[in-house]
Amino acid sequence: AFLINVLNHETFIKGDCDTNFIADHPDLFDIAPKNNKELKILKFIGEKVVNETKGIKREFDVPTVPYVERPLGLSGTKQILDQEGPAGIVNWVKNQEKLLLTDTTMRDAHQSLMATRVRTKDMVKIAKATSILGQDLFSLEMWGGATFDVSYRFLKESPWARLEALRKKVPNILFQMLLRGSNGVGYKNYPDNVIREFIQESAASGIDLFRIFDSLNWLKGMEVAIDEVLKTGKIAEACICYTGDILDTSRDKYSLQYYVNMAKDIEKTGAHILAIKDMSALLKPYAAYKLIHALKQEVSMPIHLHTHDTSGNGVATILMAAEAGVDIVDTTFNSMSGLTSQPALNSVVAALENTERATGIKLDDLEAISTYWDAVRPVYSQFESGLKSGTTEIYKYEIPGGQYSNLKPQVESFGLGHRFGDVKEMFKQVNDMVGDIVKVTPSSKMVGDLAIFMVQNDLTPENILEKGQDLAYPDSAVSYFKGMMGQPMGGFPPELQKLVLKGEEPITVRPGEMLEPEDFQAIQQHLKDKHKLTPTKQDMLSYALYPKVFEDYLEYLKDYGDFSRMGSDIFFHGLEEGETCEVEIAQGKVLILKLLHIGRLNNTGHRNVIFEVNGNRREVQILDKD
Ligand code: 3PY
Ligand code: ZN
Repeated sequence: AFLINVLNHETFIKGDCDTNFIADHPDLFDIAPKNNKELKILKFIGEKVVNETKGIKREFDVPTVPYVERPLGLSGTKQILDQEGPAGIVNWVKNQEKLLLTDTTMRDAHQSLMATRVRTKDMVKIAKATSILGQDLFSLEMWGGATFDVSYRFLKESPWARLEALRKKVPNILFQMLLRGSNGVGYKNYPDNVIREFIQESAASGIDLFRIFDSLNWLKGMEVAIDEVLKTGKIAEACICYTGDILDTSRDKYSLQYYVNMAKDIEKTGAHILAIKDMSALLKPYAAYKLIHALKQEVSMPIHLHTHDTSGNGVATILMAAEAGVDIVDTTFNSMSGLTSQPALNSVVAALENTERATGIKLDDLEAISTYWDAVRPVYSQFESGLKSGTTEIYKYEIPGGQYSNLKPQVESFGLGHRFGDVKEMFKQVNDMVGDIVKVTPSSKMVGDLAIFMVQNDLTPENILEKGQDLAYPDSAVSYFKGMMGQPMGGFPPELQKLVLKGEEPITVRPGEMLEPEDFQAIQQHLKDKHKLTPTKQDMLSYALYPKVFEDYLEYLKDYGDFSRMGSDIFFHGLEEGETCEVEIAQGKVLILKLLHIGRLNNTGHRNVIFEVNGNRREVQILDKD
């Protein structure tokens, strides 16, 4: 490596080196990375190029951030909440003739399109422009759902830091999160004190509106969360998850009356806003009209509609809901819309111009933000499902947006890629077998897990009671039949429940009533002892929700470092030979990195990866895992 330094040295190349050449140039010995931070970054990129990309990288456009000055006295829905409380917001919403819009780009859109992988850095870059150009938006859904887990698990960044960083840049628009009732931002029921503390901390860190649902539409599963949000002074938005088809009179389990009754029950809880959560894009346009029209007559809470565009009917559903008087709808900037994501924001704005429900938002302003996301998206293309067009098969299978785009890789990971069609069919059959239930995280995951399991073991709804006697069922199915996800409408099919539980007694009460409160002091001590961390409330909550994921994240930071400041094209794709980039390693501290060469495989199975860092040669040895 020293020789390479000599050969590459400018003075040597020019041929004017004398006997003092080596003594005069101590940098010739600069081979090993200078410090730990530098070493960690070079190792990270080295790993990436040796074992993932092989140094091949396509070119990405640099996303353009529109330049906008923050106007004096910029104010929006956030100021209404801060000054007048949730009742003030409810009043204000009710007085609007225009259709109010939520943008979901930073949560559901990327959760549904690209496996939740969008990094904080890409959000923060466009946050100021969004707060100004999108100042008339009702809210930004930017937290919760799967984003919490994925941040730690795959992006190795803190979801709390994301919330706080965005809050600083967006002082004027309501921040909205998705909370899975007693399942928090996880996949299982948590003790009540975890849910309560989590809500308090989320509110203190920047969340204004909590959208709360229960995966079986079991109101009891939402009660603790609603109660706690009411205490924070923030907005409690409780959901009815939509399933089935109210236009199809041959299916009467989830009828219009069912939804009206549930809405009335929700109103009694004191929640401020009613959400219709159409997670699987099943709400057809005319059904939307019928549903919203009926609900508007039966309840006085503002109504917020959430849908997906999987069928291609999303904008039509929104317009019909607007016609029936819906107050707020979820959409996402056009370049992040469509398919399993939300319907297109810009298109809805355009469609309503010069009508009674015109949004008052300027299309050109939205376009600038949409263009930014359009340039960001290719960096994440490896996480996209490849779905090219809307599909009406979703009406048959009833698979939620995010799960629909993830199901194929999940099925492939079981070696069942060739039986993807069978798994989808089985998803439907399992739903019927368990009694036609609401399917949304985590109940939808249970149906998916059980469908894969049945295909794997050649089970059918007809033969399962006999052939499935001695099998151990997926954890999610055991948890469901035990009552740990709550109670489905109409109860559990008793024989199937017995088969899965194998003698274990199911519960019929709220799981939270049975779970011991989390011992936060013990968590504090554990994190101190094991990780030398003086944990914040946020750390303790993250551990309570996802102990292993959070500890793995802490280990990762120790072993590799914090790459949250690194650009996403480098984070996901490394560098190609000859490419130079800037990596911010701390606030305002930048390394200029160039990947010079990926070396040949040596006899220990390693490759030397050679960089230039701020003009000095550096070299790291990386094990080639192929
Ligand atoms: C989630 O729970 O993450 C969802 O998006 C459900 O629709
Ligand atoms: Zn959704």
